[in-house]
Amino acid sequence: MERKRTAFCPSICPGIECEASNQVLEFASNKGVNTFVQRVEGRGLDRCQFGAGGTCCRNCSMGPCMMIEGVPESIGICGATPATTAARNFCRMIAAGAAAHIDHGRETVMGFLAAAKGEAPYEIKDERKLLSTAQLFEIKTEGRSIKDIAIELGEKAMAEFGRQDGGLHFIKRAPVKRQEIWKKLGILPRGIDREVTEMMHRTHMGTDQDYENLILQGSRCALADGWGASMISTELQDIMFGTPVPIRAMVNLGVLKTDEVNVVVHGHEPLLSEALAMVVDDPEIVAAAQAVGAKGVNLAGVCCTGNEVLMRHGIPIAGSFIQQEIVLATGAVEAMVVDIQCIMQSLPTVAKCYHTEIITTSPRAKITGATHIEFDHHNALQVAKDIIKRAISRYPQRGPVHIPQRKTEVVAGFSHETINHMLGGAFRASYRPLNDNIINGRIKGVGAIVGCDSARVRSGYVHTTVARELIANDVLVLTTGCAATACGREGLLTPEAASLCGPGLREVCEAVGIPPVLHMGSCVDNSRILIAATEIVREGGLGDDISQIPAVGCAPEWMSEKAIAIGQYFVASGASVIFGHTFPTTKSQVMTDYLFKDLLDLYGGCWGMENDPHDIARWMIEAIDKRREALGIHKKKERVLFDMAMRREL
Ligand code: SF4
Ligand code: MSK
Repeated sequence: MERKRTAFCPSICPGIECEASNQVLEFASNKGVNTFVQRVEGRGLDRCQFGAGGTCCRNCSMGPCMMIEGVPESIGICGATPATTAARNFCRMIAAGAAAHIDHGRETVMGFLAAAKGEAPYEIKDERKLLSTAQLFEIKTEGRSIKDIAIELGEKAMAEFGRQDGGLHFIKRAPVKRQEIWKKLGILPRGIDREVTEMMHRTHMGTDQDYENLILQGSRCALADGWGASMISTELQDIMFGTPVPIRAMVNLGVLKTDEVNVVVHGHEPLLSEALAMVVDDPEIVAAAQAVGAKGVNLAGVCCTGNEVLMRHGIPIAGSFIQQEIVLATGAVEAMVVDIQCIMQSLPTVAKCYHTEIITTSPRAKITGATHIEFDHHNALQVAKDIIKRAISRYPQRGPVHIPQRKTEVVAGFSHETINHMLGGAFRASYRPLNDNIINGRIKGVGAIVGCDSARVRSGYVHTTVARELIANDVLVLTTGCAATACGREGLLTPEAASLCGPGLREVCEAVGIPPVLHMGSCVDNSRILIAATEIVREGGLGDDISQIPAVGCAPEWMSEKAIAIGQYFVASGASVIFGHTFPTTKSQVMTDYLFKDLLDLYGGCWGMENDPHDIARWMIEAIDKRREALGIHKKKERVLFDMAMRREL
């Protein structure tokens, strides 16, 4: 396909599949502003093959040791083999990714406890979820106040992090068969922090040197993330801020406003962004904005904080990870407020070319050149107001802006509870209709497209190509993170996208009125996908474990270590997962074969990697077909046309 030439050379920098972003990049480049495009062009995409393929060890000062598999003398000075080295590096990625979610989870619990005690301005919005979660944590609810129950839940959730043994409460949600597999393999997480610590210890020089044993701990560490910290984040955030329900909103650079003060939230934890959402329409704030000639304050999101406030409030998303500098380069942002994870260090440099202030808010994530205003959930509203007032004070300094007109409508807010209600109806919420449609073949299966976007690929193109191909083949897509934003930009998160589906999926989407690509939230909300998969199992008819249901995942543009942790907890939960464009163990065939083939026997799910989005989609569809065949539901049944009664039933 012929692509429009932009401010960069597509043969060096793959760029981004977004006309609006390309317009702004052109504008920025003419102004001499450097973004990821110039950095990619400056250093190219070539990289050290030892590092990229996992066979460079720098875990002690005798190294770094670079190794070539198959060359007997090409091992570490300590004797470490390429497979051991690739496994250690892979496991350290899992530990780092899990640690990011774990720290997020801990912060969420601290905010939750403060809210429960009345020391923070948040409420208990979803009492139903509070009670069901309390039950899982074996908390007595009868005759007790919501406040008491919430405090005990917060304390018990906090104890999960420091627990040394006895298992995590949310593990009990997994299918029984899956729990038995974890028990048999000895990988039931004992406590959240413990698994990360042990992973770092085992990968220390001279400790665990058996790649299979290392990956077992990698799985335990990843499970402590998915079924531990990430699930705690999602559930407690839902209880505090509300469980998402379908909501219409807008996505892309065009959500920025020319006549309002634009404040962009970026990062991951919703504690601050919720506080900003609470005060943005405060009369005091509106008056302050009007005093400098603006109509008001426009709050927009970037990355996963953006997804959090999109899911719950319909606050628009200005951009994904790869668009963060482009959002600034519109010249229309008064302040970008960041907390943790996926924040480019280049932001203050880009911001200096405009009137924009970058405000860091977490003591765990400071950036030279940014203003630091520490967020404290006890004083959340005051901090939020102070930040917005600083943004307002910048508005008079705004220069020429370049806000592309492009923005796309999305329907987001598909928590697993929403899917339950939408498909099963308000009075008999269940996954039965979904399971029945999978069994009768109208829906071939479920494909998760999650994770980051990246400067290494034509950003957005890979996600949306995989999504289009899956839905055209009747695969219902669940999406989170920056993948969801990319799908949103391309109009795939609307019910109208049903026209792009195969006939079976189209019938279902049109009957229920849902998009074929369901936005389930942020990175930590991948735990919602674990629960959705578990509910499919529980509903019956599709096997008794996640490894049997026709479901598969991908992260085609992955970039962060968190993606590796997420991938490993899906694989260890029985779902196969394919990554795109690169994989961090490829220089050890032994290790790669272990992850791509042998894990299938252990967990019922394994890893894969393909470059081309069509190959990624093909791999996923084949994996789904294999599971359909194993379940005996692969034979094409005669299509039944829906009459009105059947639609009502659905
Ligand atoms: Fe080299 Fe072994 Fe040290 Fe790694 S731990 S840097 S392989 S000597
Ligand atoms: S923000 S981890 S780039 S999804 Fe969660 Fe996006 Fe990936 Fe960051």
